[in-house]
Amino acid sequence: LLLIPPSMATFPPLQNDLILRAARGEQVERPPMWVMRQAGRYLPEYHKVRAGHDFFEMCRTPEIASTITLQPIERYEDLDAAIIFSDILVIPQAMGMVVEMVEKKGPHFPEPLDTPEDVAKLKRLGEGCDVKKELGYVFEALTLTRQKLAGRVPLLGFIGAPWTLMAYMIEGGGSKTFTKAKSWLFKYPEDSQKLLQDITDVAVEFLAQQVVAGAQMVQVFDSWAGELSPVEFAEFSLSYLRQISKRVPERLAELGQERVPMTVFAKGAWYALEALCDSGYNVVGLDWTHDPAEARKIANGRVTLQGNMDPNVLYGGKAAIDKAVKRIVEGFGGGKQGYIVNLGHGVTPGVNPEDLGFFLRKNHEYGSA
Ligand code: 1CP
Repeated sequence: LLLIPPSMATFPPLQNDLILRAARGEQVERPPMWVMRQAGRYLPEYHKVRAGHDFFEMCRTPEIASTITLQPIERYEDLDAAIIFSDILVIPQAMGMVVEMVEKKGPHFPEPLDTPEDVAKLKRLGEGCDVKKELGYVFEALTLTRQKLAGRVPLLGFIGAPWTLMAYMIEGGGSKTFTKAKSWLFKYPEDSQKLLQDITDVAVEFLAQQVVAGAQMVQVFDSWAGELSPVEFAEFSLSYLRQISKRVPERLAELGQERVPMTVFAKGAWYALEALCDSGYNVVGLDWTHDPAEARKIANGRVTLQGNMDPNVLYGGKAAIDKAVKRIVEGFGGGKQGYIVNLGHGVTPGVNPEDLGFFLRKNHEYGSA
């Protein structure tokens, strides 16, 4: 396949627009489905490609990233969207930080942010951080993947939310307590806001350029939202999530692009569902701590809801999966309006791919009934 510059590519017509219609709140024949981390470590075909490659090298190689993105689409005919193979930590890299992916451990920053003085060393949008240059490989991967998809299903782009990225940049990796990142919020509130704003500026441009390159819907992952109290969430996360939902469509208009549906997934922030339904996103992702019917009552038709089976149900066998899927689809009102099937968080490495296939088939069945 020829690599066409992302901004000049044209794409084959879309044959399955179920997820785009559901995101816009339209009545659909059955709920669309995809799962977070659908391209990843539970798939043997992923490990085949992964062997002999560094994780970020795979992200930076459009041919490999597009191959991995397509793996679940080729395996499961029930999937209604592909999500580009990349990572949320490409933004800190574009801002000048070194991030490594350590086998079996996860991301590692050899030099995390220690004090507010370190923020000044970061490259900011237009001041050392040229998004089209630093993240050009993501745009090329999106364009190539969109061509390889040939209109089968829409292609999703994504970013990490400012708070979640700030947490990684200060902790230097995952954490159980987030003591360092959270202490910044209390010790250096103004510097924290400045850092969050710098990340947001890069995130807005990055997300808009993903759409230019071929993303047909986008998701913002605030994986560590649940670490914050409602007060800190409002101040240090939600305000930036709102900026993103407002500024991305504005930037797309400047770039002469149509807007695309936007999803926010603030894991653990169940207390903020009401506010998230009013934060400018079309879709709100839910983790498994929500009761579907309760969440639907709160959303009250304002947004489409996405989720929310505990990924660990996939370890419970077919009867457990069947029971959970039936209950969840019923909870979301049958799924023909305002609902996108997903898990409450990413599919985990130990899941049997056949059990995920069973989950999708059951959703297809109950969602079509
Ligand atoms: O199908 C897909 O979803 C593929 C693309 C994808 C996405 C959307 C990957 C590939 N990562 C992500 C997002 C991502 N990355 C998030 C947000 C979603 C979530 O909450 O899970 C987060 C928090 C990360 C950071 C990250 N990257 C972690 C988590 C570590 C921690 O602190 O708990 C890990 C383990 C990674 C590596 C990674 N990213 C993606 C894959 C397939 C892998 C595994 C890498 C490997 O092969 O070793």
